[in-house]
Amino acid sequence: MSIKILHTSDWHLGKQLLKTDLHADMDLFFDWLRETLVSEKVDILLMSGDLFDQANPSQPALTQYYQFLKSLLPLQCKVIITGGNHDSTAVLNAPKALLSVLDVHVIGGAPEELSDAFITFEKDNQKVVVAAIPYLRDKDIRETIAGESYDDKIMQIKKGMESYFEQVNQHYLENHPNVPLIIMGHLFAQNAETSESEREIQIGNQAGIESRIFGTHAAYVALGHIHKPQQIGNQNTRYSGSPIPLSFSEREDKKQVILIEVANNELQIETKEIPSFRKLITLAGTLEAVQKKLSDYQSQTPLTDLIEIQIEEENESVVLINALEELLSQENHADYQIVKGKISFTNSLQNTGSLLRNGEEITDFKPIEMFEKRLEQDTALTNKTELLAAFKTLLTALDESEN
Ligand SMILES: [Mn+2]
Repeated sequence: MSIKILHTSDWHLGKQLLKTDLHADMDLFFDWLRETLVSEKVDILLMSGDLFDQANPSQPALTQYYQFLKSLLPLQCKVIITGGNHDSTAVLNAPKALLSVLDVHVIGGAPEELSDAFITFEKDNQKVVVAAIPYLRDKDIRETIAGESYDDKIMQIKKGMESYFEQVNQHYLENHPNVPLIIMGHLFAQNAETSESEREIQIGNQAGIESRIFGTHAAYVALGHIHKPQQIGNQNTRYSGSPIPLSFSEREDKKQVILIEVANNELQIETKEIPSFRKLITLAGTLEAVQKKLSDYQSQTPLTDLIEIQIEEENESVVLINALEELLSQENHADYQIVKGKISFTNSLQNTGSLLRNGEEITDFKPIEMFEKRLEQDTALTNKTELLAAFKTLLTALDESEN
């Protein structure tokens, strides 16, 4: 008989991507996760930090969390949740005592007693022990010294982390020897590949820690914080990554959960890809090319896809800039929503400097004359007469307001 464990992290409940609420995405993930827990007969669910996106989660985010936990009750699956750098220890720990009765174990922040972070599980003749280590805050790992340098701080954080995990290993050896050990952690490991949505952790991620600090006893290290799934050091130290993309830089990620099976003290690891509920797409090219791609666009996912557009044109033109504005302000399409856009020109009109010939000074010209020069330069404009008239109206209005 074996024990099955599922590792996930970085749910970021309550997260908004630009202005899009990702509540529906997480509802679909939770449905999929629950089905996976059933079909894979998972005994323990590990969530390695960043449960909520905000230290003070919104009420819908809290409701979503508790509804999901409630829906797991018939499964008889042990749940272990640790706090991440986005989470408030107090918020996570508030319902701790009640949740533990339901076999949901919450370690919101570094516990007073290290033994409180150790959770054991036994089924048939197989045992595992989980060291549920949350995000370690400065106060948990070092003493702040007034006037210390930046480099000293980084060194102290690294040392503090190392000695914390040494104690974890020590506690394990003294209390649970020979039981397969799973360590959870929420931290930035050196050389991990980041995206745009992880908030900086411990002074600009400079204190990236080496995977050797987890020691040699852990059968598996279940990490959180980095949103792109990846393994660190050896194949038994992994970031599961976030279950859904939380920024456009994650649009190519294959989101996943990790299944760990322990049988006869041997370990097997398998990744399971999470279906995409909403695509994040970047469309780039000339205005015409982007418009064509938009009109051909068909969504393959249950939720409205989010599109960022990057228009690249040769010559700077107000017409093109206006066209982008129009795309950005258009009504939501059934298949997609444009949430972000930018335009760049190979030959951009620098500034007024390029409107002046050698020896000419801007003070030699009246505002209306500068405007006429500017119109002359933009060959793509077709409504110069109207623009000139509008500019004159503006000038008149300014003159009047100054009196
Ligand atoms: Mn995170």
